[in-house]
Amino acid sequence: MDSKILAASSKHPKPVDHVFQYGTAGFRMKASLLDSVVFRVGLVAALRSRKLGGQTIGVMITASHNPPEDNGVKLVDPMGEMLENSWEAYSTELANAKDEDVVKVYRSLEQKLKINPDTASRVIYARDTRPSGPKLVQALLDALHATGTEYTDYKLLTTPQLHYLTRCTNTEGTPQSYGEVSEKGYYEKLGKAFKRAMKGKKTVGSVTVDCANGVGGPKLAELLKYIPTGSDGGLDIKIINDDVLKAEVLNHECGADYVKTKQRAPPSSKAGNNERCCSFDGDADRIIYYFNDPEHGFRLLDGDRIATLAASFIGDLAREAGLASELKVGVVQTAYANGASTKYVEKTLGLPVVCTPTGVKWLHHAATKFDVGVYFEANGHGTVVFSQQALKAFSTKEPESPAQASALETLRALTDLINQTVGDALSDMLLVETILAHKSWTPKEWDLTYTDLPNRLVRVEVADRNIFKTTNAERTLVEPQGTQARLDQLVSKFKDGRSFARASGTEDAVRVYAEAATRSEADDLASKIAALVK
Ligand code: 16G
Ligand code: ZN
Repeated sequence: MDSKILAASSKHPKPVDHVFQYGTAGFRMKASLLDSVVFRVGLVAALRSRKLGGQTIGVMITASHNPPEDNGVKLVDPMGEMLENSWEAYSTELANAKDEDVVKVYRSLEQKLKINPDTASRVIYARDTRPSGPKLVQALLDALHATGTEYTDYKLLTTPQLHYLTRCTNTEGTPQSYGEVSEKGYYEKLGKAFKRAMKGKKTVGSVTVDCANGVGGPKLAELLKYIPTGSDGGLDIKIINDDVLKAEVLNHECGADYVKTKQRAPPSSKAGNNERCCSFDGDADRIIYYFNDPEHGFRLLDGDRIATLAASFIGDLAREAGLASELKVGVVQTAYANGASTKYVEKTLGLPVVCTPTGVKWLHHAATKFDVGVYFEANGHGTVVFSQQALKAFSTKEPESPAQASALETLRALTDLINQTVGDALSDMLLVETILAHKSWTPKEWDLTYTDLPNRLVRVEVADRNIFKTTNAERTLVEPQGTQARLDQLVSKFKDGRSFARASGTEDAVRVYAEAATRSEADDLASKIAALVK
């Protein structure tokens, strides 16, 4: 195998002087720099699979909401979760090995981790619509061939579809089977669950879906073949920004990240006042809702809103099903969650909230501590996870009334409708649409559940972001010494003031978040904290 790896590696030389890091979203950068990284990620996938006794590992090639010339690669663990933390460091180590040391580092990892090289290794992979994808797939394939890894190429998929298929592959034929191992199986599962969850209800009005000109466009079109639309009840969907042939339009003036950061609808949207809209990102693992309110202008219904909507609906269902005392329902957020949403969950819904550092893996992990764990980042990435105990209760509890039976049936349908492996724009959209249909809500009613505190996010360029060290789920700075005390002092002067500063995990900058009672105070506080950390 050594000579095979060496020969294959020579086709994918590492750019000199470039330092790579497996970050919160895997490796991500200009696609032109990524060839050696993808090859080596293929090697890591083989090792990881062998370490886990031949379970299948997923490899996704995507750069999500980033520009078309970027690309990225990340690994998916057997149950569809993000790669285990310690393996991020091994990936980084192999990605940065000198060309002549690749085999040495590969073998040293094998030894250190006590991996039997004779165990089978299995990988499934897919990519988004970026033009650089096929060439990077070739680099991955070279690694899979060199390591004798069995593989399946799923071609174009959304990131959450690959997570789903990874879990299905590893649970096939077991009592924990997560679904049929095919893209079609994914649509069928969601389609059936949606019909069961909707119970013949219809949403109020249409929903305009902005697919960011990414892989979510064709996949949504496919999904619609499996769900009731238009005249036969169900959903009335208008798809926009679904051009995947022109590479340069991907995520350009559209998509969830554009809408969230610019706080405006994509210019291409023709939706009228009070019409529900949502935007996916480039690989369809994030979703943001919004609408134009004739009185108040653009209204964003972000990840916090989706979390609160889901928590309120599922919390009610658990009560109606007579399971409230048995099952722990909770919400997981990051420090970026609007303070008003946290208060709403704790005070109005009466549910516990846990705060974790930024990055899906932290939220997901914390959510699994609940029986029903709802987690969302404000940017629109999130889902709901159900414990084994919750699944068992939903399927075995004997209903004592028709209302209980109905609530249990809806809960069972939701466990199939929700992609429990990772945030999934397609699945999350069906979830939101189901809840709005049940409540007969327009986006206006949804928006009125609570009022966001005005907030401001600022990106601050600093000499060295690594000197900023935090604790308390990124809400408290421990270094540089004394900074937190000065920050607290500034915050104390603002009504409803809250602020924190943390080093970005994806960019060379510090991010400052501030909220306060009014727009101008939030702006003022943010700029004062930005000046403090600069
Ligand atoms: C990554 C994370 C995303 C997070 C963002 C924060 C995953 C899959 N992605 O994109 O959830 O919001 O980083 O970026 O975990 P930042 O550290 O630059 O603020
Ligand atoms: Zn994404």
